[in-house]
Amino acid sequence: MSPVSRGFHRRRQDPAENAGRVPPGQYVTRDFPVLSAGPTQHTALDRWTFSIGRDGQQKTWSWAEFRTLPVQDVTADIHCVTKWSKLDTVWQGVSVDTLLDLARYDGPFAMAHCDGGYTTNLPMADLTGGKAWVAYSFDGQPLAPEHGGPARLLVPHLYFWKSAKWVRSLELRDTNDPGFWENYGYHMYGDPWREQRYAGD
Ligand SMILES: Nc1nc2c(c(=O)[nH]1)N[C@H]1C(S)=C(S)[C@@H](COP(=O)(O)O)O[C@H]1N2
Ligand SMILES: [Mo]
Repeated sequence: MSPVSRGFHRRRQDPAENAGRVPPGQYVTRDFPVLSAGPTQHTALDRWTFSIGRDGQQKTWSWAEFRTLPVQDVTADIHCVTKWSKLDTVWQGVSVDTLLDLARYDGPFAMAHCDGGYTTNLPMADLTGGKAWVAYSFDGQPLAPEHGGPARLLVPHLYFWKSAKWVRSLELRDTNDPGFWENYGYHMYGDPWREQRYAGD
């Protein structure tokens, strides 16, 4: 007899079943591909901090402090601009809303900064209202380094390049400046449902 999980996954793979869940031009995969513009980062937890700031001022949490913050379970579909989508991914992390309440900085735009130098820009409206997390667990396990552990941004409603791996800070800004891939011609916003892959889409 086949295990229940197998039937579940096969049903999810059925294109008809997934109708309405998969944005235009995407295909569903059960794999979790690794896409990194540079080497996997390995920051020791006792040296890891997370900050939210503006104009040179910031609120900073150590790993131990960060782990005392309220954790949320998130199940979401994710969509990479290279055309894979992965349905029902399961994460745990701290809502950006929670972090902003504590940090008390504001601004219409944010730049996410990561170990290794990767950056990506997002409107604050897309990081608030229960739409974004700093996630440290995937599938019930600590987030693996190649997927951005110890912690990554999770912004599932935008293309996955906005979900910055090894994220260490959110810098609030008045201006919407391009991050790493945006500087190479990727779309400034990146809505998968409108296929905003490249500038001009
Ligand atoms: N720091 C950092 N974050 C990153 C990237 C990167 O190269 N560096 N790649 C982005 C891209 S293009 C994608 S599709 C996802 C891939 O995440 P994964 O490797 O966990 O699948 O991470 C995003 N976040
Ligand atoms: Mo990507």
